Amino acid sequence: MFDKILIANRGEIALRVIRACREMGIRSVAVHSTADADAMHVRMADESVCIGPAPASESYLSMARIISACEITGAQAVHPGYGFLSENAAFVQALEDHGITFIGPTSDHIRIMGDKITAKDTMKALGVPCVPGSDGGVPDMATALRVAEAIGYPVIVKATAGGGGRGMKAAHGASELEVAFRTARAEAKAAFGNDEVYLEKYLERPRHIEIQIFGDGKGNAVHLGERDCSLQRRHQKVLEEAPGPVITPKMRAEIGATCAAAVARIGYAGAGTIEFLYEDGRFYFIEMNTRLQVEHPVTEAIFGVDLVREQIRVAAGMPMSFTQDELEINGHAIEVRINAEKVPGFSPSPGRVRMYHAPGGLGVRMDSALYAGYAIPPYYDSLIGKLIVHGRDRPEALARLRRALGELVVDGVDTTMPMFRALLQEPDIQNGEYSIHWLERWLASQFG
Ligand code: MV4
Repeated sequence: MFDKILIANRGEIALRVIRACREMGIRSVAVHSTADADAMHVRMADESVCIGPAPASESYLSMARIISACEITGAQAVHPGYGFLSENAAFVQALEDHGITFIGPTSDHIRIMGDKITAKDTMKALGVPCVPGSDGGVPDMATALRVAEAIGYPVIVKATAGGGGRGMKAAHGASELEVAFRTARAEAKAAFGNDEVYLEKYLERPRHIEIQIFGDGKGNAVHLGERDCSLQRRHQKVLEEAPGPVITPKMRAEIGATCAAAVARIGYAGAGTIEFLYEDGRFYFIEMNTRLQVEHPVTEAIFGVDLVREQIRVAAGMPMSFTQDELEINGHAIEVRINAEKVPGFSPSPGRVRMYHAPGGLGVRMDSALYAGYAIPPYYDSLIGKLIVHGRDRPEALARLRRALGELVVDGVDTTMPMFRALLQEPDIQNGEYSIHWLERWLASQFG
């Protein structure tokens, strides 16, 4: 096992990793920018290294500076958290070259899943159900029109280098497709320097259901059920829950086994998420994320496992500490993302936090790096906390969430808390009846 791990991240996820390290008797190293000198992750780690100025490109995204920090402190492994360098194959390669362990999958697996066409081809070959669409890339307009006729409108044009909603255009007929194809290509070229696009049948009212998988890198893998992350605004998740309100045990077992077998076959190491669109009882693969996700705590809550601990074990060459048979769902969990943003525009609201009070009690987990007097810097993501509740069933989790939101105090900056208080009054939310378009429609109806 490692003696010392460097956490190449900040905020709540850095604390999350430091906590796992501490429980495992592993020393932790925080890295930080000059803007984060007073950040909680710096205080909570055993050691810290300043790696550069405020812009992430010169600090949290600088491979050279992070590798230097490993050499200076003697850290044997790096946990990347989410975002920043967590899905950067070149970073994993560079760490390997320096004899430092990346806590996550191999650079090859990251590269395969980072290219959406290759990811889809790979998953299809492994028996994972995919959205009907083009076989690989669509090189020109004539091919696009032919493929669209074959699969039927509406269709969606997606960038292979995209993901998270960037470089996508839907089309309901041939003339719309001509525009969609051209703009998707141009946007992909500008955003990613890669204009390769592919075509899929456009699903009109799906849910976003993602399956948590975990592999030991030696050909063994398990699944930890699904999360329903359909409540999103501009491709940013707002609320996530597990299990999914409409997923039956039979469906879970089936898609879960398919996903676990697929990642076992490729020798996948560590935590991963296989994203699906779910409509009319069917799952359609869209993307795979090769990192620990923001919303992992809802899965931890219902399975009673520490996913970061498992990531560290597997990276150290140890087996996972559970088998599929030992994984059992207990109750229901919901996470809401507390952002320092002003609703309804969702403009960032950085600044000094005057008062902070975290909720507590049975079934409540608050993952946050906030403290009273802390100044939220304007340079990074606006996520300031995740409130996760766990109950014996969905109604109990909802009641607990309402209660915990009532206890949470964040004074001095605007947050998304008022939106959640309103959201929890909605019958559709109470009944779990929502698709990927529900939240944007609701926001428009509430705030015009
Ligand atoms: C789709 C789709 C409908 N049909 N693919 C958006 C982000 C990226 N992960 C995939 N996305 C979508 N792909 C087909 N074939 C609709 C979306 C989509 C979406 C997906 C998940 C959550 C929220 C969404 C919001 C708008 C569009």
